[in-house]
Amino acid sequence: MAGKRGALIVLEGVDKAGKTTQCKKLVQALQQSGQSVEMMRFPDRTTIIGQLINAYLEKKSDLEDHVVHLLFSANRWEMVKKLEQGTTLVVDRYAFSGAAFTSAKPGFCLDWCKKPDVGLPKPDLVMFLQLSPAQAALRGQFGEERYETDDFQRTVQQKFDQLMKDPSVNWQEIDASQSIEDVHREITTHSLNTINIAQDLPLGELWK
Ligand code: NYM
Repeated sequence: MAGKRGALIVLEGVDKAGKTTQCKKLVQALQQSGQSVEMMRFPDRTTIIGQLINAYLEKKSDLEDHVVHLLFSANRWEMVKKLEQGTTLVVDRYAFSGAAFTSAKPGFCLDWCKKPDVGLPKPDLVMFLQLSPAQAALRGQFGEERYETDDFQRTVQQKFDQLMKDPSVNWQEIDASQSIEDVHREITTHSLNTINIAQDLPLGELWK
């Protein structure tokens, strides 16, 4: 029916929780059920801003911490048109990763870190893939990128815990230690419910 909108669905979690695998499976399942759906990920490394972020993450360049935080946020703002288009979007990381990762650095508070993303399209659902550091360790070594150390990820998890206390966001915690198929089933059920509800509601503004 004309005028109905798609849902904005976000998957968050610490590194190795399985977000990308689950985003891809969810997009496939929703497409098979006849939904118009696309996947998006942040950082989107294909844009000019994304290339600056990519070089930083791969340790090929050094950027001042505030600068890189604002670039991550700008990388979301440059996608706003797409976010507002009306198809259901499944998004691999969003402003929550932005706030959690920067505020895990010394000298940054969560409140400052959230500010640049205030007013972005608000997700209808944020599923947080919960995985303990011990379980994450069983999934193998971290890669070579910035932030991929046990200590840093532990602090990031604490920041996510703080963000999840915010009742203005529709958080759903998912036990990511289950099998890929079980996690997928749970995520698909939540997403279908959200798509149904969101089509009759206006898109909100994040943290406003
Ligand atoms: N990251 C991601 C941030 O520090 N801030 C952000 O706003 C976003 C979206 O980038 N370790 C970090 C988290 C990851 C890294 O993400 C790259 P991915 O999903 O591995 O490409």
